[in-house]
Amino acid sequence: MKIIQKTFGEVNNRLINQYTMVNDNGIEVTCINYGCIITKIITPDKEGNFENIVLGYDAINDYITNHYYFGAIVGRVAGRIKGAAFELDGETYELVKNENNNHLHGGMTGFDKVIWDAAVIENDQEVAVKFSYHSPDGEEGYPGNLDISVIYSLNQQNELSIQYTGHTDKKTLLNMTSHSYFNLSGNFKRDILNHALKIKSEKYLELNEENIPTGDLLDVTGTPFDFTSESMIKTGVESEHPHNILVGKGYDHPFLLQTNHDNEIILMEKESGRTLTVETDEVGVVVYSGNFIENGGYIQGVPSRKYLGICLETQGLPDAIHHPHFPSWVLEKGEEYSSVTKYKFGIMNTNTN
Ligand code: G6D
Repeated sequence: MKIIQKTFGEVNNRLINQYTMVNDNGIEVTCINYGCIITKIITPDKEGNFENIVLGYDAINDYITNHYYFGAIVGRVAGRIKGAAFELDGETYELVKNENNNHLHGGMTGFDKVIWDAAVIENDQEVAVKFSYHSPDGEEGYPGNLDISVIYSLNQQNELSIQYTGHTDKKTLLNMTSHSYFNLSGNFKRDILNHALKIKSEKYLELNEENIPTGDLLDVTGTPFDFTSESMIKTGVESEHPHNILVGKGYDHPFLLQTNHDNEIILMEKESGRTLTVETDEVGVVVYSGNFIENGGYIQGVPSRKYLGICLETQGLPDAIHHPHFPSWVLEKGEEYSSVTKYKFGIMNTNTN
């Protein structure tokens, strides 16, 4: 195990550092302390070719101007909050409106766009980077002085674990996620349309025309949202189902997980043989198939285009503050917010077709 540090760039005259965690199998996870962005994850394909499997950039300015949240930690609240406002204990809070009349992914300067303190942790079984940030009362409109940490740790079993914690001095909202776009082909040789996905979920959330949950949980059976057995991402991209068309042809939907820490989300690509297994203690996962990635420009030398990566954003259900029947992501003073999601990088079992 080792961790290599180097300077990645500068933001507002503050150095941005890069941390590359490497295990004894050659798996590499690289991240920076701007937005806790994961810039690269290097894993082998079935032939032993070590290649990058997440969308990212090599220069800090691309991340500053990028509106895709590549690899970033998203918060205070992932997803959309309708009307950019909510009420807590009779008081109404107005959030920054950064998507029409709504609030998306923590606002204009969410956790993806701030500089975090970083500390390195290493031993012979794992290497880790602990990022910390103090979000002052009123930041992007949210109440409460909030202290949060995010720990990325890589172990010898090819698992990347993300542990989130948070404490507040006043009741507030907190629902963080990691926004990596995975592409298992390796160095984005192919898009993700022929990636197969399996999710232990029988319900997905209906969205309105602003991609905000209506509050209805719909049965996946007989729809392009049924991933209870593996299904190709192109199923939703090519489908005429109104819910796939609504989000720009594809997926941008929250799924309610039936179980936790039980191989609940598995992404596979037969051509490379790579697999990604995601386990979490969160109630849901937003599957976003990169429908809004625009043409024009390059992503690490590859022409930018839609469907170049898929996000598996484990989190609470979006806009829960406006849906009392959704699990709450209100954080009380004195309470600890704690969440963990684990990503296991593997190779398909070759003796099964
Ligand atoms: C679009 O609707 C999608 C979001 O889910 C995604 O996180 C964002 O692009 C990057 O707004």
